[in-house]
Amino acid sequence: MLPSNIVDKIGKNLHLQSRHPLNWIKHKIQNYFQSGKVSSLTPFIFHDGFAPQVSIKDNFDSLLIPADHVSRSHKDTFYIDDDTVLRTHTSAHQNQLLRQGERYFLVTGDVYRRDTVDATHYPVFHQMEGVWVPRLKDLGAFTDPQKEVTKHLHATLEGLAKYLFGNVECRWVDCYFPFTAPSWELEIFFNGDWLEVLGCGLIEKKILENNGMPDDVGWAFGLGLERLAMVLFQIPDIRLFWSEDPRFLNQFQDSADVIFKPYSKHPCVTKDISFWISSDYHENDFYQLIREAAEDLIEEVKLIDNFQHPKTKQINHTYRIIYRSMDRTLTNEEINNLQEVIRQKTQELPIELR
Ligand code: FA5
Ligand code: MG
Repeated sequence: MLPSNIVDKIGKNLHLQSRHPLNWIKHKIQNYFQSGKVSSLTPFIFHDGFAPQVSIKDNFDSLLIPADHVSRSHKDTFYIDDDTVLRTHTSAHQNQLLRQGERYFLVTGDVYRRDTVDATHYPVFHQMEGVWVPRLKDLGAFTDPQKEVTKHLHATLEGLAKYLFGNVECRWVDCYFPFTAPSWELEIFFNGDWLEVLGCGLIEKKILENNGMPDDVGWAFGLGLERLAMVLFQIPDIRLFWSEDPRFLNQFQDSADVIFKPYSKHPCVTKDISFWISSDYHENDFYQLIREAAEDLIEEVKLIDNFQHPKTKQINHTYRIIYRSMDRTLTNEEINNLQEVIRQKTQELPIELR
């Protein structure tokens, strides 16, 4: 069964709400791809309305994600039934569109994951998938298609970063996805740290073969819309995208050229919790449990101590939970109550409270 804090988000489609920062940034990116800077060959097609309930085949199998891959686990993915999940990425739509013969497209949608709790991670967020598979004849006869497409991929995404941010510090990091090879992540320097904003690579040959394009070479990327919007508008906390507070939404009414002015930050309340874990304990279960209990009053959960008892070999985790509301001051009483609810709920986990 899906948790209530997740069910509540399905159908909100923030990227479709006009004047929402995610809608602004989506349009900016679409404009960039429409501008002819990326591909003068064939215009990109934009898909914004695919439902987030997808088959396991589309979300994992067709993307060559191995049966034992961690991302398939119930600890990472929200399952609806044995065949259906809430998509964990917009890559879930790659195969169907390629199969229909589409070669240049962007897919935007809400995606769902159990994940860590901090200012740049949220269990529901928005991704945009980009795919570019040129007709070989358009690449030119005597070129090395792999090299050409790689060059085009890097130029396209660096161009996008420049288009959105002007001069911003970027770096490429080699990485791995089962559906692209080689693969990279792009990071942007933001608020004193490197922030991962997208993953990309050359589409696995097998995927193109499976979809009737055996001789082609193409690229794909998947970017986090919140992450880019955080950089563009200087939004410090990912929870703000879900805020209905006019002090947030009104700042984006007139244009996309705004720097977010944080309204006064309310004080935080910090609580620690400590427990012995057993071998089938998984941190994401604890994070999801806190999300369900406290919803958007949670700013961050940090593992602050991890030690093994020298004799019993049992492992102890201590987490610091930082509670803060985006729009009001929390009372000690309500946080004490919440902390108690969380302590109670942890009885469902394979842990022993201290
Ligand atoms: C993917 O989801 C791949 N499907 C991307 C891809 C597509 C690679 C096509 C190659 C080809 P990843 O799990 O790294 O990759 O997520 C992509 C982006 O989503 C991240 O770079 C980040 O910007 C964003 N993201 C990931 N997890 C979260 C989260 N919990 N909250 C907010 N944004 C997130
Ligand atoms: Mg990643």
